Amino acid sequence: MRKMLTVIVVTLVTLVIAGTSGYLYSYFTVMSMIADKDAVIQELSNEITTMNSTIQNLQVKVSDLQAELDLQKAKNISTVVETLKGYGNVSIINMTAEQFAFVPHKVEIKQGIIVVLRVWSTSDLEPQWKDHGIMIEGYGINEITPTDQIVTIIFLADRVGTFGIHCSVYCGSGHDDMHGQLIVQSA
Ligand SMILES: [Cu+2]
Repeated sequence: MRKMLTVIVVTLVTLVIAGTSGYLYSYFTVMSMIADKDAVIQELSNEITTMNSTIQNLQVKVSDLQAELDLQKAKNISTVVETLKGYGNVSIINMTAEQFAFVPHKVEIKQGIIVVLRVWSTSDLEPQWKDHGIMIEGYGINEITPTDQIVTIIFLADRVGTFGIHCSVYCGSGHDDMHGQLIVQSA
């Protein structure tokens, strides 16, 4: 009877020890997995921080280059205008080609003026059609104006009259209504 009791007690103690060590093993395994996961997360977040600062540096460089380019373009056009002034009166006209209008749509100048027409093209409403074109009747002008770019057209307003301005590149549903007028008054 006593031997039997001893066997039962020993068995129970063994079971408790086995259970506890199994539990401890699982506990430490899970804890080390959590620690590993935290290390991986930390590593990834460090990488993201590095990448973000690289992206920021690149953005600064791109905007510096854009500013430099804009400056050069502005310098170039003012150099051109200065040269043109040696030949006569110069009029700079800034125009926007947008969906679906030229702004301003009416340009009035005196005959004999050297026109520096700067067309900035933009396409927002129907962005699948990126570009516009500017065609001026009577002056043999027809230039593609790619979106987000300024195209400079220089001509002498030597012919008197009213001339239609039309978009010459299909730019969406309102393309056929995209018109303007060039009015050249006799000097
Ligand atoms: Cu058009």
